[in-house]
Amino acid sequence: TLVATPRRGTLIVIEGVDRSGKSTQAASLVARLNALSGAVTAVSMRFPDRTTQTGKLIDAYLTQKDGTDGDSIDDRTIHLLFAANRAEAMVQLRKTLMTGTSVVVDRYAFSGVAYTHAKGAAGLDIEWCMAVDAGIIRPDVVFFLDIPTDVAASRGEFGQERYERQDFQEKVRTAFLDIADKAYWKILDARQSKDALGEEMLHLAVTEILKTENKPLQPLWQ
Ligand code: Z5A
Ligand code: MG
Repeated sequence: TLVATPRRGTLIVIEGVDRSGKSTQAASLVARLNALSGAVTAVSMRFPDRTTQTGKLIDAYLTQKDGTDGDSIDDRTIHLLFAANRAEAMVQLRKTLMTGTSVVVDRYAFSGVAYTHAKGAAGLDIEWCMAVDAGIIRPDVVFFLDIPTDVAASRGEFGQERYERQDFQEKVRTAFLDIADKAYWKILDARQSKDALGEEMLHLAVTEILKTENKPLQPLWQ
């Protein structure tokens, strides 16, 4: 007799510059997906995960509570820490996907590449930035919440964390668009209302989930 293999979950990544609405939409998408079936078919994850050992170092760096307001962690090292913070989550991520639950991730390796590359420092070219994350699980789809950085800034002052300056965010947006892979990126207009964008993302996510079936997980950038 034929035994139906349960379909795996879909890996959905949300990316974008600061204040583009990623965290708002990540929470909304998980709630909308679960409401469709009345069961938990989707869960969320975010990077950096500030709760782990690597995450605590990253948090201190971002909030500039690491003892200096200078460069206590150098650019290469912080890039590697962000990548390690993802690498250590892969066992759990794979397990969740293989049990049939979809995962909506707030930022992933694309943020890693875009923010580090935007620093423009010697040796931090796009190829090096990407190589460090090569081999982690490739998302089935990336929703890039595209927004002009002045509109993002108008959603409230950028905060006190490192990187929260409009000129830097502009470089980050350019870097994201440079690495966007048409095969699995959807570039969405993040100036829409929360609800309109949420509806658009739900529709696209359901389409992706239906397409995922039992396609094997793929490694990113390999
Ligand atoms: N970073 C890195 O360098 N390398 C890496 O590998 C990774 C990250 C993974 C921390 O990220 C920093 O780490 C980040 C990148 C770097 N640095 N910066 N800058 P984070 O994810 O912890 O940052 P965050 O502070 O949680 O999120 P965010 O990106 O700043 O915001 P968001 O999640 O995109 O937006 P939001 O919180 O959903 O919404 C922002 C505000 O806008 C809020 O008041 C909402 O109510 C409002 N909003 C949301 N949507 C709308 C719409 N549609 N219309 C109007 N207003 C809206
Ligand atoms: Mg956020």
